[in-house]
Amino acid sequence: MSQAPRTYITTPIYYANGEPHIGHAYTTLLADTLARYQRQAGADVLFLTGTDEHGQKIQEAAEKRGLSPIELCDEMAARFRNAWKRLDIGHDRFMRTTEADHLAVVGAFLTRLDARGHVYADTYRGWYCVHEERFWTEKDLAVGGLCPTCDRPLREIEEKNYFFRMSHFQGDLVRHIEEHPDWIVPETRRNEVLGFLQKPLSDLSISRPRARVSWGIPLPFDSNQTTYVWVDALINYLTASGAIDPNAAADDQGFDDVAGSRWPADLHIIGKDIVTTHAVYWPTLLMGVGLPLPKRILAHGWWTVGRDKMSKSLGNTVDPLELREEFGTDALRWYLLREMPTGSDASYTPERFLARYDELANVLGNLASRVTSMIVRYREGQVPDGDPGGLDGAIVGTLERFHAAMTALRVHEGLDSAMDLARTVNGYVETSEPWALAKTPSRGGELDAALATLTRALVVISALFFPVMPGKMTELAAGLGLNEVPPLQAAARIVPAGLRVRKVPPLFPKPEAVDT
Ligand code: ME8
Repeated sequence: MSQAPRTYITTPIYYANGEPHIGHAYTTLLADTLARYQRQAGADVLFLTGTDEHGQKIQEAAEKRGLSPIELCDEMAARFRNAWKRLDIGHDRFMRTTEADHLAVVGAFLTRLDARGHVYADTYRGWYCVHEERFWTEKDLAVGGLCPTCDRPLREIEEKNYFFRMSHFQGDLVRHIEEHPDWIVPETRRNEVLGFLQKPLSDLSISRPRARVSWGIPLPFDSNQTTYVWVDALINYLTASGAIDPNAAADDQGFDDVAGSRWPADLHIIGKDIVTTHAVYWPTLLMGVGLPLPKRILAHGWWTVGRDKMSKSLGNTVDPLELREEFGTDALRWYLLREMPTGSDASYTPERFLARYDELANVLGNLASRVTSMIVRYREGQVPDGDPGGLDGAIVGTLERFHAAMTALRVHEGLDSAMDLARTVNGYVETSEPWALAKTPSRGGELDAALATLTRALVVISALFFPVMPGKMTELAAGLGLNEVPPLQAAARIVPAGLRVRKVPPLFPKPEAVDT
């Protein structure tokens, strides 16, 4: 028996010091939608998300609240888990970087990096941004000596650090990117990385003195130093893959055969803010320990609120759970994924949200209610044995467009093609006029064909929209007399005749009547 294809999809692990907002929700929903799409196709998916719990930022946030770091992390990890549960996110593992297996894997990874001669100690002088958890050199600084990314004041630091010989891998990395044009998508981000790599790459500081940053994983070869939080965080992708045995003896580096693990990841989904860490630090670290690189990196765009950056200090962060309360989980999922062209930026406005909601209600919700109520009215709820092929061309064309878009990671285009099919099917209702056919007994055969065609189209629609709106599409499939939404590959082949249909109530009711 051939094995199901395996796919490993990750999101960033979010800092455990902020509330989940629509930016985090978007990344995680994008991963969930792609994971569901792959599962529908029969793949054995590992979908990883989690929280990034070490480092100075967490240490200081906990101090401010009078908590120990782990108390803060416990609270925030629970907050993220709860948000993802409410948004119907079906991750397979929620990684916390304070978990025992991760601590062991980071130790094994760094032991191996050191054993292969890629680590050395030196004095570090530079400017540190606690918010971004990264160093800047003098030439990087923004006007007034501020952080060039977040405009916050920096701290001047001089201390002993261990360094990874990242510079040694610059040529190999450039070659890899040039030989794999799809490794980083979209192309703008790929060009940005190649541009960055035109300058000589410096080595990477991978540790902090414990006296300054105590909340971190001790280095296996110097317990007075803690691992730089970005190195710790990136390794989470390996921990979940099973490529490194956390229970191996300390002197053995614990590297299992990668072939038996989920490594390499098929897709790292990230925001455009963390491209350098994922497309430069991470692959060179992997080259350092001799492990294969992730197969693909998708760096999506940025959500703004109106024209403003979303930030806690501006007090304009959009809470996904509030939107969910008002419009329901699936409407929020639809809005975020349909509104943002995958890879580009998008702006949240309540008006655009409502426009996307109306599209759902008027095109998709309306179609489901209309078709099911006609089958109930004209054929007592049983789909007649007519020719269901009336929309064959539209269905085949849509499936092609949908698969092509999803494979190219252009999720918004996939969703657009699904909505286009719903529009075409509404058009078919208008032109076939089942209500007119029902008045003329001699046209019963035509009515049977129209109703069978419409049912088949709705079954396909339920499968197309399922990855983005699993709850509503399960409701639709139940209304069509199916136990579950069929896999997309099988949906167009389901025989509609004989299905017991009941009238589907409005899937997207007026907001005040929404039941989440
Ligand atoms: O960077 N628009 O965590 P983080 C779109 N812990 N996406 C957004 C967004 C916005 N306005 N704001 C946040 C970290 N995101 C590290 C990651 S991974 C090994 C370690 C999303 O909590 C987007 O995916 O700052 C971005 O990359 C991520 O949240 C940053 O989350």
